[in-house]
Amino acid sequence: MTKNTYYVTTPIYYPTAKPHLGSAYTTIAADILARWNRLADKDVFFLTGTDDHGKKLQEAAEKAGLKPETFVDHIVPQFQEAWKKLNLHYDRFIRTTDSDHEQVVQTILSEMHKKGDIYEGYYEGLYCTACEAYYTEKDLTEGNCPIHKKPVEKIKEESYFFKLSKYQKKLLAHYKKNPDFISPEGRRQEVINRVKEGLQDLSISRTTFSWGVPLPFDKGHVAWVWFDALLNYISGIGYLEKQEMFNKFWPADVHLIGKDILWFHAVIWPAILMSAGIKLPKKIFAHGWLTIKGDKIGKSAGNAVDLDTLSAKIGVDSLRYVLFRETPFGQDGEFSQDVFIERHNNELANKLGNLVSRLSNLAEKYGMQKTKTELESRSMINKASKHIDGLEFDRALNEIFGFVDRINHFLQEKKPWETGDAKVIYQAANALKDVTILLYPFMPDTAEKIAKTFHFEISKESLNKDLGINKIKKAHILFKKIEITQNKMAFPPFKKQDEKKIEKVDSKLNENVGKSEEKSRSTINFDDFAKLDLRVGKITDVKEHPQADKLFVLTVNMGEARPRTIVAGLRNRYKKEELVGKKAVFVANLAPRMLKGVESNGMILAAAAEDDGQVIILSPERDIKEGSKIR
Ligand code: ME8
Repeated sequence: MTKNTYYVTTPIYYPTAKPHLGSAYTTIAADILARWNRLADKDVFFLTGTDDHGKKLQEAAEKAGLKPETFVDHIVPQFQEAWKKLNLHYDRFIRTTDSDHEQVVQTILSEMHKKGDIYEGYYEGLYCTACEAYYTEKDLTEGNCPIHKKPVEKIKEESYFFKLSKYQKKLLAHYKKNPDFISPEGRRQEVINRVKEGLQDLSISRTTFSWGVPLPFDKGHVAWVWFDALLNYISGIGYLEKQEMFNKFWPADVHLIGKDILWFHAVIWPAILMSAGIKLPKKIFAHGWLTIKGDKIGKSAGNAVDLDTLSAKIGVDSLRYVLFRETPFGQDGEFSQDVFIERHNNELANKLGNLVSRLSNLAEKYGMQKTKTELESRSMINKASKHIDGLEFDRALNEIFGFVDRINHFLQEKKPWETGDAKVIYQAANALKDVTILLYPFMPDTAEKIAKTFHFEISKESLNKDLGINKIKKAHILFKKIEITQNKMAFPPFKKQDEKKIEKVDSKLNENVGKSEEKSRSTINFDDFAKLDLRVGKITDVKEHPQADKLFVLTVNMGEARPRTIVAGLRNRYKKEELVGKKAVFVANLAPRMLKGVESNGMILAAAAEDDGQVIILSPERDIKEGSKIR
């Protein structure tokens, strides 16, 4: 008997800064699957949350001058708010600082220790705190962490080890017997090949910092953060405290993760479960990275796209749609403004939005009359359903939008606006019902609006039932076209050929700012001066501005949770290397300005030399902490 339940998880994210588009990507995918399976009348559990412990968190808290618990308590609600705004309906938001979770970690550690799978030792080797992972020399790329491309740390400390090596054969047997366990296929092969090379026992505790779950059998150690984190998948559904619920949902149907953390999920996690005598999840699906100009979007990469700006300007449903429309879910996908706007305007505003508006208008005017349909949707429903079940979201959307095209062609051909044929209107509306139900997991708000206009329910039954005849009122516009001039977003720069458009955007956005700059140049009073927030910042990275020969794009640390991007006209005078690592004075409260398509969040102060007009930046005369105020 197949269970009528569905359990989907996301990674639990490190709350070192507010969430970005990358973390949203996995969480939206999980929401799509959760909604889809709820539609299929399954009892669904969708788990997401945060990974509150570890060295990385402790360091981030120290940097912010806060205790780790205060720091995470400050950041975690920002995840919850962001997920709410994106319309993500999870069943639990777990934090590894939740007491039921910590108890599960300690219980599993005790059991594995008793069993002899955990033993005391000494770890001497490499560690990347950004990954929270151990590395060997051969894992490194040019001496750096292969993921973060930054130096790794040499650590030496007492540690407990998990006998991972003991599970090599069992793991390989499991992969062989369960070909769907790791997906997509290419990634599965990579894991199998690496496991075949052999597995070393794994250090699972740390002694040089304290922000973690203490080992129950040695309180001087805290659990390695990954050991702690992975267990969230069982504690989140009540492993110790809610046996009935746990038995109902475990094993998980799918752990959704990014490809960067596949090893932890496909090797370490199943080995821990084997050791603890717990069943293995059914599937681990590793998706690709969202990139900007080929670089992974992430908080540390400094190219994070601000989620709030994005969803406020574009609309949540468009964002949810376009993220999964373009790139196959398993592969890396470049996030580009051009593609986004094109799809929003062409597919959502023109094709779907116009269909809804035109059809509701016709139905209001001429009514609808039931008839046998020429717009058979069954094959589209079957194909799209199969694709969603198989996590091929792009293919599902392709099917669905192919059918939207068919409905539009049908109307174009029959011209009900000329004939007033209520049967034609009915057929198109009935077909739109099926499109809407399938689109619901991707665009829940939009689907609900359409369903309300045409009076049907979003449910599985509704797919198999003809649309009822009701009085219809013309729908409000679903998607406004995005004009490029309205488009003030923290987005990647435009392509070179769009120079004209950029100028237009810049000038439009800067219009208001410009006005206030026209104020007189005479003296100011102290209150005016006090409005300026001048601070010391450290330039941590310098890139050439892709559009302008004179400009650099600086990454500047001003002692805040996130570094800022500041555009500066220093390229004629300074080399990149001269600037990296330098401290200088910045205006911290200047309103963001678009400079040739890049949003600048502040300004560097520089003097123009009287003799040769050269630009010289103002640096503090001795070293001083970034973020220090200038008065
Ligand atoms: O790894 N594109 O947390 P994390 C796509 N705490 N997905 C991305 C992405 C991008 N550019 N950037 C991040 C951790 N992600 C651990 C997980 S689980 C037991 C512990 C997504 O905050 C992707 O799902 O670094 C990736 O796996 C996850 O965020 C990493 O989040």
